[in-house]
Amino acid sequence: MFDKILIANRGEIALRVIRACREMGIPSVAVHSTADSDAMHVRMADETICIGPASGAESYLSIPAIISACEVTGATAIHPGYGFLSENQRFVQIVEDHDITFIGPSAEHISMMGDKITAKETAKELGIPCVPGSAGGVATLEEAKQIGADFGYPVIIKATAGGGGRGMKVATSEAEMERAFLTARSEAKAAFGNDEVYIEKYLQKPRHIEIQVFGDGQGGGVHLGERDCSLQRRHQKVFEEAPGPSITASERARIGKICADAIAQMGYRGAGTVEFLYEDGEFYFIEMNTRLQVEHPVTEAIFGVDLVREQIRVAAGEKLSFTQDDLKINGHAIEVRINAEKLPEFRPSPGTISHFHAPGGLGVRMDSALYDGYRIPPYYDSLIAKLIVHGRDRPEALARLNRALGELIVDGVDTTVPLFHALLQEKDIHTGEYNIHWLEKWLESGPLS
Ligand code: MV4
Repeated sequence: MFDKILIANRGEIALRVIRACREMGIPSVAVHSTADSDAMHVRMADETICIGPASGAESYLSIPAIISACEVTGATAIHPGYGFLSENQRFVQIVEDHDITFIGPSAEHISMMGDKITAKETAKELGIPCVPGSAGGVATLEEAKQIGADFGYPVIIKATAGGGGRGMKVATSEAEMERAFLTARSEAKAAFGNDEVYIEKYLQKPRHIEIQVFGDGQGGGVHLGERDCSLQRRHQKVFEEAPGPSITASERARIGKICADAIAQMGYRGAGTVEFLYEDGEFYFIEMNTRLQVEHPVTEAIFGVDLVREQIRVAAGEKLSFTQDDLKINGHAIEVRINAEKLPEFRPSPGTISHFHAPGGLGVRMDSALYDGYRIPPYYDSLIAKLIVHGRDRPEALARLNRALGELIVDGVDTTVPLFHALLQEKDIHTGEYNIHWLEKWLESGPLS
C-alpha cells in the first residue's frame, strides 16, 4: 500500500479523499493555492503544501507544481479527484514517468475515452449499444447530408474532442444541416483546437442514465448499477439519484453486465462511468468518463461501499474488496448539488459564510468543505456542498431530502437551496417522470421568480 497520497484537488472532493486515506491509515498531503490557505482540505490533511497563486491554471492545473509537490513531500501516489487534471492523459504520463502512481486508469484508457469517436468505436466493438450515426468523423457537408438522409432527421453534430455537452449542434432538416455542420466545426476548432465532428441520430426525450463500473486492471470488472442524472441545467447536473426510477432490475442486470464485461475486456483499472441516453426502454452509449464522479455518493449509499477506498486499493495492485455477487442494492439515494449562486439567474455568489449548520440524522450525508467564517474564493467552481440522502425507498428518500434541506443553514452567501425546495413541490419529481429537458423547461416557466 502507498506510504503517502497527495490529493491534487480542493473542496469537498479533497476532503472525501482525505477521509478514505485516514480510514486506510495512509498519510495525506493537501496541495493548495494561495487563495486556499484557510480551506478545509488544508486543515484536514496530514501535510500541506502551497503550489501556486489563486488561478487554477497556475495551481491545481499546474503539472510541474504538482509533480514538485510530490517530490518535496515524498508522496508516492496522486489522487486527482474530479475535474482539474483527473482526465488529462499528458498529466498521467508525466506522473508515471516520475514513478508516482496515478490513482485512476492508465493514460491509454484516458486518451481512448477522451476521443469521443475512438470511445464509441471501442464501445461498439465491446458489445455496448450505441446511438446510430456516422462511422467515425464526418469531413464534408456532402457526407453530413448523406448521414442525415440515411439516419433521418433530427441529427446531432458533436465534436470528437468534446464531451459533456460542449460543441454540439442539432439539425432538424437538410436545410439546417449546412449551418449546423459548419458552426459545429468552427466551434470545435475554437474550443478544442480540433475541428473533427461526428453525427448521431438525435434522441428527443431521453433520460441520462450512467453505469458505475470498476476494473481491477487485471481482467476483472464489476458494475454498481446506474444513476439517473437527467435533471441538468446547461449540462451541469443538479439532482442525481440511484437506482434510476425508470430502470427495472432486469434492465440493470443486462446493461450492467455488458459494461462490466467491457471493462474486464479492456483491462481497465479503477472507477469509471459509462454514460447512456435511455429512451423507450433502450440504452444508447454516448461517452465514458474515466474518473470518480461528483455524484458517486448515491452509488456508495445504496451499495454500502467506499468507492475511493476501492480506487486506492486497485491502484496499489490489490483486489477489489467485493465481487459482483456481493453487490446488492439497499434502498434509494438522492444527491443535490448546492452551489453558491444567486437564483433565478444562477449567478456565482462567492463571499464569507457567516453561519453554517449541516443537517444530520438517519440517512443523511453532507459532503462539504464549508465551515463558520469560511470565505469562498471567487476563482473556482461554485459547488459548496453535496447533500446525499438515503432511504428504504424513493418516497422515503424524498421526504428525508425535504427534512434535511430544512435543517441546513448556509448564511452569508446566496445558494441554490431554494431550487430544491421548489423542485420538491413538483409532482413529476415525486413520480420520477422527467427527462434531460425537464429541468430547463420547468425553469423557463419561472418557478423561482
Ligand atoms: C445527445 C442528445 C440527444 N441525442 N446525443 C449532452 C451532453 C453530452 N454528454 C451528450 N449530450 C446529448 N447527447 C444524441 N444522439 C442529447 C444530449 C443532451 C443531454 C444529455 C444528457 C443530459 C443533458 C442533456 C441536455 C441536452 C442535450
